[in-house]
Amino acid sequence: MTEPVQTPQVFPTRVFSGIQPSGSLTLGNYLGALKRFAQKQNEGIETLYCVVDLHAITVWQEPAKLRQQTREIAAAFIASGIDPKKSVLFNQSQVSAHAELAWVLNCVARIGWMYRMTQFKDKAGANSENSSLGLLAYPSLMAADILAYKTTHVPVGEDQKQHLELTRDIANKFNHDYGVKFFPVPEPLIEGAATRVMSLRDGTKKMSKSDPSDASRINLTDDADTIAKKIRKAKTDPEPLPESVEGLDGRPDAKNLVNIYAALADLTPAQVMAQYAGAQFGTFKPALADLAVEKLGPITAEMNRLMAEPDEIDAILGRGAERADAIARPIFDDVKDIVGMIRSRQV
Ligand code: AQP
Repeated sequence: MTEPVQTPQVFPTRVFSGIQPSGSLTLGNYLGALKRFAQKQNEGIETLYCVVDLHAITVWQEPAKLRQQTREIAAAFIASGIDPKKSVLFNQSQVSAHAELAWVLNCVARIGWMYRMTQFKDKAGANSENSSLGLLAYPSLMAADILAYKTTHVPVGEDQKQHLELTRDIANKFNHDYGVKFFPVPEPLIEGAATRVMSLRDGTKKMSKSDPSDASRINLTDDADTIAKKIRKAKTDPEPLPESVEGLDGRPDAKNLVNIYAALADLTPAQVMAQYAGAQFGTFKPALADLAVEKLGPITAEMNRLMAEPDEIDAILGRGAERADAIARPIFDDVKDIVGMIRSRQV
């Protein structure tokens, strides 16, 4: 019999994060996630990035569209600077440890924890009894994504903070229930000026790929004219930009555009204010549009080039899945030992 595994309390730094193929990516996904994923990779840390297709089907997805969107997200990762030789880039459903570990963690997590998640409440809406069971269990699968690799750090946008806290609770409860120090308790990395990019139509609402209004977001697939038009029409107030960042308090639409400018230009909001204090939106919006086109144009062009080669994308994802599986499989075998399952053996 194999004894439960005790691992050291200090875990090597490992970054994991994912994006759902539930629609075209937005500027929010780029600034809050993709751009920062590439920065982590370039810091020389071990990085794993995943297109989380199992998450996407918690709400209905057309099968052919899901496959197309999975390739599109993979293309967006690469076009944003993820190098599949440096990072492990793959899609979730090709690595079965995610679903297997999710089941074990479903039995560790409590139903009440799931009902408290604001994303579940938002997505399930008034008729929550009719939402999929997967939508309720979504955070437990997310915990499995992260813990399957003994991830220590998870770069995400602000909206995922609550799910990350739940992952920490699940890791702690697993360790406590089984009397082991097996899973690290992962740290969220929520950094920079664009941890919560807001809708262009309502500065109090998150920019989201599933918002019914296309004018609310900039898609990574938008061309230069569309980007410029959406920024020109973005909701603002009649006041000029203030002298300081504090002057943006109570002006969510203006604050959002300043934060977007800062994140795209790699400046702080204070540096943007120093440049544009007193400027009217008639001056600031065209400058923001030029900057957005300059930064996003090359990404869109590279995505389009890659999307013309779906076999190349599938091959990259296949190689990534093999590498991911090589890390996750022995960890899941240890989980089986800890839980009391008999691990499969070659006969
Ligand atoms: N508006 C945003 N600002 C900053 N970061 C954001 N992220 C999403 N929207 C913003 C970050 O992008 C990563 C991937 O998100 P996801 O696709 O897994 O799901 P999500 O967070 O639910 O994003 P969406 O766009 O709102 O998708 P739908 O509409 O499908 O639910 C995460 O790190 C997220 O924080």
